[in-house]
Amino acid sequence: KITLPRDYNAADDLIGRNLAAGRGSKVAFIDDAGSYTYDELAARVNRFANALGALGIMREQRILVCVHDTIDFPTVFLGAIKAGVVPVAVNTLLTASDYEYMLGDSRARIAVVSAPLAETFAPLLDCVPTLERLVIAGAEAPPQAADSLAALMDSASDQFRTAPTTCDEPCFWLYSSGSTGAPKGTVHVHSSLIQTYELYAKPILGIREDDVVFSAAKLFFAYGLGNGLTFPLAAGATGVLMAERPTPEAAFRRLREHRPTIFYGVPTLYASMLASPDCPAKGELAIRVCTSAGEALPEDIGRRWTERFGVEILDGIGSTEMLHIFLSNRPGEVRYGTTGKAVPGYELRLIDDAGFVIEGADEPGELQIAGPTSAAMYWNNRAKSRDTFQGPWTRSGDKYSRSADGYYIYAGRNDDMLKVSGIYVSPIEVESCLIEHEAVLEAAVVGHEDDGQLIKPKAFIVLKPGVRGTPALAESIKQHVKAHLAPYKYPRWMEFVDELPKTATGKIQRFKLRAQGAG
Ligand code: 3SK
Repeated sequence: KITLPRDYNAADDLIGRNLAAGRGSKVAFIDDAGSYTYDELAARVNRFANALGALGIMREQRILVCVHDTIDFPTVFLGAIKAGVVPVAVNTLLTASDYEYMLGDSRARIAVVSAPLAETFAPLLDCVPTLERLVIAGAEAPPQAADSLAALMDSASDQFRTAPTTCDEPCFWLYSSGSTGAPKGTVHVHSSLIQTYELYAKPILGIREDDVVFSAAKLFFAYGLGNGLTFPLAAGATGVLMAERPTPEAAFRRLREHRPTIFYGVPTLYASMLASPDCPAKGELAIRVCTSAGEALPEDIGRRWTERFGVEILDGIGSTEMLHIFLSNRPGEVRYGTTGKAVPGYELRLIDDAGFVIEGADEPGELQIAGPTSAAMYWNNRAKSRDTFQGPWTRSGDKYSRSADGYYIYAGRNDDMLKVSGIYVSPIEVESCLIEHEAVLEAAVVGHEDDGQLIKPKAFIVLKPGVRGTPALAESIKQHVKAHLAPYKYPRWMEFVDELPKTATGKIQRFKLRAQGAG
């Protein structure tokens, strides 16, 4: 644990340490449009901080940030933090109704959104009373009723006096989803970003000033935010930003072109990269460290990657609530099929169903974490805050067992949540959407392993009387989900059944369907 001064601003630290170290002319970020030195980043951040003042946004107020991975993300995120304004960074893959909820819940006064998302956000100006303006990033000409980020910044000064924030005050939010209820605004304080670097990136990844880092996980995820923003800035390194979807081809292009030394991926991407005809030869790349998180990395993928590229993947787990990775494999000690050992600075414990701490080996229990980067609370949700943040301990909702020599092995979720490509999906949300289809009477959704042992949603459907289950109907139901929810949530498989297994009180027994689906 590092001790920070009480008067502390996370953005000021992440940028100021590089200017003080004489790295002003070093490249901080590279995106698809060009590269930006630390001096240029500092000026952009100051301009945005001033632009917020010109828009009348005050300290401690929130702004929503729905921005693709370009230089605009660090500009807006750090500019807000420097001004003491609280950025709420959200997933760029969601639907208008998801954003409507988050805007209402956070009472963000403005939303800064990437140009391709402007159409989704524009109607929200009329239906969210607290949303005053839309600011469009990366647009030549923003739509009517919206401002251009570039124009606002052009007319702002590049000098700004940092807001007098403290290390314990709210710095930014990320939204976290659960199996029931709305997403929860997870409030992080100023001291947390730098601690994820001190505890994980510096000692475990051994990140250095001469590293070039590339995260396929996007900056709006806690995993991507640390990988792609906090860590390179804290180390004085260079970050490569990629706005497009992380396909194998897109990732290989950056790996060839910019030759990053640290690559952060997720299991689905590693699997598809290994299967890609575009897979480069070992000597073409410069990677020396790879990480994986989001879901458990199948052993086979880890082994094949190491055989192919001669580099280990450090599988780890973090959470939106803990901000980054607290349990991880280490270089030279990787044991594929496990999530490694506790990251020093974090304390882990496993709790059995009766609430007792498990001392012995190989017994599964809920993983709980104590460490300095836990969120302060869920916004506006006292019940869930109290349930998750219990004194120094934060509940993960994940089940793990621990081997006699201290390696942790993933054993599933405490609830029915699935993780698809590293993003939580609530089965209840998908089921609610399925039953809105005219042919569907009842639905249940569970996680199912694909050929690469990665989890995707599978639906069990009871059709309305007289309706016949055909491949065409299955396709129409999938399209219905794709049209109403974020696209990664749609069921990849569909089984028509006569009835769903239920408890005496009518609760769906998803564990029975999981067993059935696996067979
Ligand atoms: O999904 C994870 O394992 C993770 C890792 C780092 C930060 C946040 C998350 C959710």
